[in-house]
Amino acid sequence: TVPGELKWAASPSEGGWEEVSIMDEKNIPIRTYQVCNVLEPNQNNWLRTDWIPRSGAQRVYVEVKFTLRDCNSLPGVTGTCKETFNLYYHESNEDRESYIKESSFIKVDTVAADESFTQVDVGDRIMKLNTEVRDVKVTTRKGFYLAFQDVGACIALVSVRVFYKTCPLTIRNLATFPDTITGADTSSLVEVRGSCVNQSEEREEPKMYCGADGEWLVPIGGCFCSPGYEEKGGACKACSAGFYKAKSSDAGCFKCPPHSHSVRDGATVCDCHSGFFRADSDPPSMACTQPPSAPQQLISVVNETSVVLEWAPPRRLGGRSDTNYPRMGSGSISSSQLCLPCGSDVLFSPGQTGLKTSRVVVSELRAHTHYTFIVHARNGVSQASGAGAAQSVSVSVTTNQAAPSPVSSILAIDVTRHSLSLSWQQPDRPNGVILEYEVKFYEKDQKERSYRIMRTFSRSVDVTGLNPLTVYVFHVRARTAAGYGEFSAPFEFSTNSGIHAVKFKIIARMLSLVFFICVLNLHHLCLIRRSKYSKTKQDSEEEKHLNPGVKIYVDPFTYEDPDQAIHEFAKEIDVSSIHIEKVIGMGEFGEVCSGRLRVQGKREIYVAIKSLKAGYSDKQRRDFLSEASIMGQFDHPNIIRLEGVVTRCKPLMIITEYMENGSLDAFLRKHDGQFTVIQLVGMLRGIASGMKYLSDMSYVHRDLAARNILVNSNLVCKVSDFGLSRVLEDDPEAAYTTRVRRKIPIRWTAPEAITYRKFTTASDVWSYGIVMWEVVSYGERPYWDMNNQDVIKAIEEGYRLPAPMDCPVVLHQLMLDCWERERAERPTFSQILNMLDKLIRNPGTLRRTGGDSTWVYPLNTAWCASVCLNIYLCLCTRREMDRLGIITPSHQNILIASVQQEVLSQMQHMQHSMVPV
Ligand code: ACK
Repeated sequence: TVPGELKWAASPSEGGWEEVSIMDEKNIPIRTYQVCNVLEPNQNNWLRTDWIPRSGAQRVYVEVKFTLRDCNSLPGVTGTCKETFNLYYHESNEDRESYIKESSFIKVDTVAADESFTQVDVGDRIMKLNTEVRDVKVTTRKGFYLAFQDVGACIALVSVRVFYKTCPLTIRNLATFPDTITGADTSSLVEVRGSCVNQSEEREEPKMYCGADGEWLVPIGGCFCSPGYEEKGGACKACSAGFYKAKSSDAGCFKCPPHSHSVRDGATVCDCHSGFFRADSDPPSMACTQPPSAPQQLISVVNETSVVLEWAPPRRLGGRSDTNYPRMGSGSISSSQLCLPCGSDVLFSPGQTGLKTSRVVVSELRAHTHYTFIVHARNGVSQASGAGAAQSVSVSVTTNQAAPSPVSSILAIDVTRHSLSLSWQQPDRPNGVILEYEVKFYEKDQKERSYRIMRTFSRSVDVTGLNPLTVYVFHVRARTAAGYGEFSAPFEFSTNSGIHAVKFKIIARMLSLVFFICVLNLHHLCLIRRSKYSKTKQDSEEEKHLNPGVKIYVDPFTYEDPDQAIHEFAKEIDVSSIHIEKVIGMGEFGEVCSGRLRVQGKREIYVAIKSLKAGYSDKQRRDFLSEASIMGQFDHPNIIRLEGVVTRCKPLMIITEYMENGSLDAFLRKHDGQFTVIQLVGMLRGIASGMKYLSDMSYVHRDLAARNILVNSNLVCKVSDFGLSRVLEDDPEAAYTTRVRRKIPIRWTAPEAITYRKFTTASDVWSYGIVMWEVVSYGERPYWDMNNQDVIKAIEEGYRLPAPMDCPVVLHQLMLDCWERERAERPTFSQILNMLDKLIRNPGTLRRTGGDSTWVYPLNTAWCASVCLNIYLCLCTRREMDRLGIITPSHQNILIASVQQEVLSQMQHMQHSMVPV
């Protein structure tokens, strides 16, 4: 777009890059830089752009549009003609550097054309424009220069566009995330904290990650609209008149409840209409209410010194259900005009305040006394409304005469061998003048079969003619004009040879207490011993059924409520203790990230974080969390350890230990041929140990494969991937078998599991044999490029994978044992583990490879013939092919070819399974 010259620095200034104006396809003049010194050797023409400010970017993209002549189309050119140019950059704070040494430029890439053209005929517009984009990290200076080095091509640079990527400003979960420049590396994530939109409050710290390609990832937390506001189109809008919202939440505004209104926008609560009220404890969602009217039809029935009061509920309850009768009763002596409150000795049943029923019995009143009872009806808004007397009703009664209450205590004043002197207090409520006391007593041993009665006007009596050293029981009652009251409780005293009866009684009581405690302890001891015994017995009985000492895996799908299973087996982690660092892969439910976890009181650890992507169904949630419910039940060094789950906020996450080297298959492919046999057997031992643990817990994995084994920095292998649904449906390796309409990872699965879904520990053992093969062949694909149907057929016909290159014979034999057709004949994981331990202890046994076993895997000739019509069929790995220099056009691992004699003998030398067809 520069109207004049760009004047980029060219070196050499003449005869190299030149600025030329041409017409583009729309006949608009554009500036280009051209160079075309294809006939002269040793070209080194540089073109440097002006300084480009970095503007905060850390990785910039350079899009170059150019045309390039096909060397063949240039008449008379020799080997000097090139069809590429080089792109360089140089970081600098200086925006006017006049001369920069070529050696200080760093090469970005050599750029070649996708399209070159053979004829220059701009008049007819046969110009083939190439567009190439390269990216480069620029982090050290304020800006940079780009340079184009031509080494003898015929090029025209038509446009150079330099840009960087941002994650655009966005609003998620009511939080605004600013336009954010992506990180410096292609895998880096920039953590961005969002800020709540206007009129919203933080529900949980809003966070998102800006990925290198300008996409926002893993939204966490968010905001809720403040009280009085609701979410509309990603913003918080005020509730309109007649509506309200009391709390910050993700709910919308609510209509004002009955008898209330809001006149202004943004109400957090609706005001009550006049005459209506709201109690302090009433939620804003409750209708406004009124106090109750007075109770009705209060009646009283007097029975001696008790009064029964009954009434009917108020006619109007005011729209509430909490009407009660909070306070009632006052009383006065009839001769006085002054009312006094009832004493605390008056009993109200069921109570004096807060009555829910409309009946109360008042007892222990004084005899011959005038009482007024007031019954108030109250509800939650009585106080707010200020309503009082209007809500009460009263009745006046006079109690009748009544017998005195019982004597409450008797004391022995003097004790001799034949007499007791007793004394007592007047009853609490004599209910009149006491005319007499009656004393009833008997020998304790005799019970009440024979007793004696004495009467006295005073509050003491001398009881004589008693037997020595004998315990007597005494009861005393009072009499008024209304008759006898009730006898007192029994009081025991003993005649003695001078020991004070009370003392005797105390000592006797203490002795009996000591005795009682001893008996109790003995009894308790017996109980403990008995229960221990019975527990042992019960335990042993239970254990008989449950395989002693072995924990059994519990299928989380047996829980009606999946959340119960997850909380039983997995720890809830607070999302604020997780720090996500980068995305490391895609799981079936969403991204898998790595990060750090800091739990209070523990040191920070690296973790892997699987998240459940938004918009999931209930089933997906259940399936996602089932993996954690399963994993959480395991505790073994060769099983991936669950750190916990995040279920209380979104996205849901499963946090596991971090395995630095990722999955085993990719790891082995990356380090092809770099481990000793002992190291490989060590990995296999770890996997077998993990699988033995799972089989002891009666867990069948169903998808044991190297891709589901994770490797840490110490080469420890751990079994992972316990998602149930995925096992049969979502594994990338799963494929339909013809007979069974369910997805199964065919190459790893035992025949009985493929044909009739018989998944057992023995079918896991078959898969383990395949994993052994994957490990020893450094991540080769089992059965190479054969299709699933051919694999099934071959296995049926008795074909088994041959020993990979350099595979110890014992290991291959163990694989073959795992692939026994009869599952009962396969080894158990315990036997596999023993075998591997033996091999590790005697590494000499691992030395023999290939062995003398030529032609050990006879292929069914008919099957082979149907597959190929060539002379030999050989299965070998890609590495072996490379070693033999065999190139098959399709790059297949199965060499179906007529191999030449010398290759054949080399292959025989390698002891390969080869079958003449
Ligand atoms: O082969 P990878 O690097 O290892 O890519 C996959 C990806 O996430 C999707 O599953 C990796 N991955 C899963 N769990 C973990 C873990 N606990 N530690 C490290 N990487 C993991 C896996």
